[in-house]
Amino acid sequence: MAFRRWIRRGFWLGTDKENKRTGPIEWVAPLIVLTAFLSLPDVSAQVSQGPSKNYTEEIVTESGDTFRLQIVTIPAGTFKMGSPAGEEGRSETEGPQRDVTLSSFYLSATEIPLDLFLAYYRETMTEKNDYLPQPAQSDVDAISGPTPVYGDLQMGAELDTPAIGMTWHNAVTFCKWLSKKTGKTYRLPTEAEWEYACKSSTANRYGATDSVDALGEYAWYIDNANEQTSRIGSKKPNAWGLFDMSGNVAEWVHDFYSPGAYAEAATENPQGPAKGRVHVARGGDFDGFPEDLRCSARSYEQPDWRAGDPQLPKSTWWLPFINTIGFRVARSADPQ
Ligand SMILES: [Ca+2]
Repeated sequence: MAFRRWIRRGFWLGTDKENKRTGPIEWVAPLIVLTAFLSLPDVSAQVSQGPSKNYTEEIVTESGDTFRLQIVTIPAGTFKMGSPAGEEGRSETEGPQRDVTLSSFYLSATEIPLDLFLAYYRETMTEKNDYLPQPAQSDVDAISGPTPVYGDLQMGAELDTPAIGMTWHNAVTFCKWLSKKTGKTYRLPTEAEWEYACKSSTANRYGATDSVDALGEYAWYIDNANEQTSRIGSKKPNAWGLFDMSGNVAEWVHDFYSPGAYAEAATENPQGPAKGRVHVARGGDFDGFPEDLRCSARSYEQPDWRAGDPQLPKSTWWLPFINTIGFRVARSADPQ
């Protein structure tokens, strides 16, 4: 624990403060949501299109187990990405704050749970070491999944807590597996989509609330988490029905990290830099301080995240002992 804390305080934070159907639902739901947005006291986003339909994704494993994942429709709209100059705990990399416009998309209401990730691991794991040539696959559609994990994948956590310790590559491969299982194209949210969903049409630092005193109602973090992950969805959701956007585990997003990304990025559906060395992780984790849990706070993979992996070269799939990183899944709402 102390080792991880040392990593976080010394490096992580120190280097970067820095289903279609027709019917009334299609027009009633947007009206209800738009009304809800207009009634919010502190609206900073311009929402041009309300959510149309939330749904439950069912995933049936090869062994016959069924998992359910709640999916929320996120409305198209324009919001202020980044933090204002005076925000406490802000990094320069969170600016310049700018208007960003996003198309509607879907986002899982929760972080991906450990039991679902274990099901993916069991179905796709490859009994080879990373550095050995992989055999040609007879099934071209097969997902070539993770190599065996070093150590304990669960790290002592319960099955209803978030999946942990995977590399960005592993999270992306999970999305491919989920897509194949469901026939829908799932992916990681972009950094802009993640922040937009966290802010949920508010100007609150933590999205769900602007109050540090109320943060514990919505988030697992250093003051209440007892240095471990907690059951997903066990705190209150934000205004858009999303749980644990702040805290519990930090969440991989699609984008490569660049400290100056905002000055150069597109303002409509930005995808982040075309190239990069590491990826962005958002929302802070159970070991984070309130400033780390702000919707605008940016963090990214540190070399030390792989320090617990004794293999050379390091695994492309696992971050052994790093139980502070997980992810949730997104899906484009427009015709695919
Ligand atoms: Ca989280």
